[in-house]
Amino acid sequence: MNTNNEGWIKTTCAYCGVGCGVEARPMSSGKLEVRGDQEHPSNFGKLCTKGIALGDTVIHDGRLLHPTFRENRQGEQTKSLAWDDAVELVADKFNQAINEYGPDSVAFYVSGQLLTEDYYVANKLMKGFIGSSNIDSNSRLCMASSVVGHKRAFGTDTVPVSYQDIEQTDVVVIVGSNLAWCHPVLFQRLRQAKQANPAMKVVVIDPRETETCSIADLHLGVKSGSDVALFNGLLSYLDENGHVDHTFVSQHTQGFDKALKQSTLESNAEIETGVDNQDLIDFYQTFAGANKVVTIYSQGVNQSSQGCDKVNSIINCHLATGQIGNVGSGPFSVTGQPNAMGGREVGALANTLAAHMEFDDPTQHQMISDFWQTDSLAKKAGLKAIDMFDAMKEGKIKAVWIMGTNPMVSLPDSDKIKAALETCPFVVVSDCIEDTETTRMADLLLPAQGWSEKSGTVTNSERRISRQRRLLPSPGSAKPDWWIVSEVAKNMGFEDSFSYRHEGEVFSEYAQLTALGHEEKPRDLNLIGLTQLDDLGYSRLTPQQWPVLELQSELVHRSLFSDYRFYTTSGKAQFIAVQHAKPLGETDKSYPLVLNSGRTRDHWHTMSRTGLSARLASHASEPYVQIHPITAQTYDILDGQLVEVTSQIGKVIARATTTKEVSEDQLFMPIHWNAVTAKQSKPCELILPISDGLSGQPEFKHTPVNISPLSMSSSAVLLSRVILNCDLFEYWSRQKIEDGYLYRIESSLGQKELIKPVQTSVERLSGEVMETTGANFYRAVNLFDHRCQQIVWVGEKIDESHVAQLIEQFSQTYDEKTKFDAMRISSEQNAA
Ligand SMILES: Nc1nc2c(c(=O)[nH]1)N[C@H]1C(S)=C(S)[C@@H](COP(=O)(O)OP(=O)(O)OC[C@H]3O[C@@H](n4cnc5c(=O)[nH]c(N)nc54)[C@H](O)[C@@H]3O)O[C@H]1N2
Ligand SMILES: Nc1nc2c(c(=O)[nH]1)N[C@H]1C(S)=C(S)[C@@H](COP(=O)(O)OP(=O)(O)OC[C@H]3O[C@@H](n4cnc5c(=O)[nH]c(N)nc54)[C@H](O)[C@@H]3O)O[C@H]1N2
Ligand code: SF4
Ligand SMILES: [Mo]
Repeated sequence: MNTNNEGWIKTTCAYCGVGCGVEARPMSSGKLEVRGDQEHPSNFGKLCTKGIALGDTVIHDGRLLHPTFRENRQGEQTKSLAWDDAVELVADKFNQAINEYGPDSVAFYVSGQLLTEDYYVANKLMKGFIGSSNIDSNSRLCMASSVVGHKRAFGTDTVPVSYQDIEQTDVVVIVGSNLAWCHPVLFQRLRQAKQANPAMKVVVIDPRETETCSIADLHLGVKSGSDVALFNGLLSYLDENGHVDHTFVSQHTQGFDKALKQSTLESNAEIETGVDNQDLIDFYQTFAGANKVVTIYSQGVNQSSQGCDKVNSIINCHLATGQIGNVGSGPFSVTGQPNAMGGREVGALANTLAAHMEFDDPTQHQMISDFWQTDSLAKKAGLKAIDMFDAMKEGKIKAVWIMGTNPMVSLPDSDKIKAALETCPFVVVSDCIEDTETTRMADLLLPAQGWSEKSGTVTNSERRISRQRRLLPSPGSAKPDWWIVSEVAKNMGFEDSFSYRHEGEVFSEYAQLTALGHEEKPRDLNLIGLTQLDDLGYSRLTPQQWPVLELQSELVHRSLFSDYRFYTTSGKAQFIAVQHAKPLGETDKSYPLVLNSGRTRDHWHTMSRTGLSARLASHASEPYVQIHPITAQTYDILDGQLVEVTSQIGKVIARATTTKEVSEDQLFMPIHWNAVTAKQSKPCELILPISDGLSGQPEFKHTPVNISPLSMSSSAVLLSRVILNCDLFEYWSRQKIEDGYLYRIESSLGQKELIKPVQTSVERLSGEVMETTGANFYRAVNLFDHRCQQIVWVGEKIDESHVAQLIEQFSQTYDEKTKFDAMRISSEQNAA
């Protein structure tokens, strides 16, 4: 363990792809102190709100403690299993399916939140020994279009840029990325660099005016899905105005003429993007005139039916100007999850082999077969996420194992995903949390260790490998994912290939694999410098940026392609001719608005972790939909009112937030709330399963929808130390508060009629109760052990300042003298 004398242990943040170094110190109270690691080259001591609150999330609330078999999927009869029995059951069910229906009848759906070691063994088992490539990752929803774009342009999935490049550049173009909220520490570094160098220009390209625009010199509020038109327009502009670096283009690239021709054929960028001509010219001039440009891009680019083409339209402009391979320049696809990059390295996408090797290269195929000593290595690509669930729905997948992801919430068309899981005869889910929408669908639940308990490595957006270290014991019998997979593999009959004693052995094997075959055909990914690590070396490993040709004891910031040699057959980078097309999924009379979906600052995905922190929950406490004030007026919607959003395939409820941040034809919804934390509020209920034809990445940013106000007559607020079941209400949402939960409820029943169901849902009241009931209101407070155990309020309309008072009251302790006052105050509040 890397411990200094004060007991601080170095590890890496659990959240985004910035990959910040964290120092953590377990305290005798069981709590965890957390601070930024000053020595970590990704953040130099900085942390964002989520990183700072990591200590709040290591509590054991809601944890899945033991392997659990569910006799039926309603979960009424569950039985805890010993690990031996659980892994044997998985092995038997998978073997049965394989024997009867062949290797392609089973599948793994994994996650960029697994560690590299977990990811490596899961991929090795599926592709190497089961002999199928039906392993895909939630990175399909996140990075797949960038992977295709990189491979088309560079011959490999290479992210050439380092964080330092954005500090040393003249112009930063941020496309489809809300960096301020989604990669906050990188955003802080950029903001500081701009403060230090006021000549630096920042351009933000996003249909929404996000927090990221706070540092922008120029914001282009492009029409949804029009990025290819914008960048094709830039390519033409560069050519017409003499800004193409023809020496670079002729010496180091191919395909320029074709790409240029295609972009000049392009219809008018001004019309397609909806951006005013002067702003377009400003942007084009800024890009063209800069000595150094970095283009940062994320899900507004990737998650699109044209995702790959968007990526290549950006890369084309960098190639045309030679803005690549030099300090302060390059296209920079930032990764979302902590180990999205690691998953791409180990090959956990259905269409690649391990260590950046490919199916279509027989030498590489043989090399991996020899290295793993297997003759079963899969020969062709497997099913990508959406196709995998389609096959499941058609009954073709007989057993699936989902690890570290929540597809019921995060894949498009939730009803279809549900039907697929219902059809699949055997569903295993490994998770840290007992109750998620996906664990509700499982036959077998396997308890995984979470951040702070598990140990291994992750790779961040700038290809830097950092250690996550064990800080705390894990609850119940939770185990590391690599261990669980290896035990199943051994039970399936592959003992010799999966007998790892600890995660360091897995890493060492993976590093050796990356080092093979570079003489025959060089690859970007090479960890040869880490192949000699012994146990102590692994436990002390400092951040290493790949390629790692020798162990880096000094800080390395390496931009790739500095020799302008690429990994294509010709060694030259490829322009890709791309053409703007309207996003699939057109708006019409019934669905006239476009739904965009994404993230809020303080929540992470399906909230299984950030949902445990009261601090984080206070930033955005309810599911919401952003709507432009003019659109709100058109649809008779008031700010703060509940609304129903519908699409061709579903409907959701959320609270309207009127804001000019969105354009008049768009709505925006966060992705975080789901059936565990609110009633019917996840955007994936609405999102059509349309994806990019090459990458298979879904279109999450462009769904035709309609919106209407919901008129509710009564409301309730419940504060409780325990989780309540509020499903009988038309609308409810849950917010974590200190030592408890707060529920907001709305109903079309009259206030009086709402009282009864509210009383039913808080049945668990025990302690000293004081109630006040009026014609139209109900108040109750329950005191036990000097604290309010539950507070219940029913009235006409929720008033947020009153909610704040209730939270305050809930947090206080009462002695015999103040007790009565507390009860009285609470029950009288707003009882008018
Ligand atoms: N707070 C927080 N941070 C996170 C996460 C989280 O859950 N919470 N998740 C992490 C993960 S896994 C990921 S993948 C990243 C995602 O990070 P981002 O990609 O930055 O986040 P999103 O909010 O999904 O989408 C980014 C922006 O794309 C814009 N957009 C939509 N359509 C278009 C379009 O057609 N063109 C352009 N140019 N822009 C468009 C949206 O308006 C949105 O502002 O965040 C990571 N960081
Ligand atoms: N509408 C819409 N949908 C989207 C997106 C969008 O922008 N819009 N974005 C997409 C993107 S980019 C992403 S990355 C996905 C994310 O979507 P998901 O991957 O479904 O979301 P998470 O909540 O991160 O799910 C991770 C699960 O793994 C568990 N877990 C955490 N650590 C571990 C571990 O070490 N081992 C195991 N076994 N389990 C663990 C957590 O408890 C949690 O239940 O959502 C995608 N879906
Ligand atoms: S920027 Fe990302 S990695 Fe860094 S502290 Fe915040 S969430 Fe964690
Ligand atoms: Mo992601």
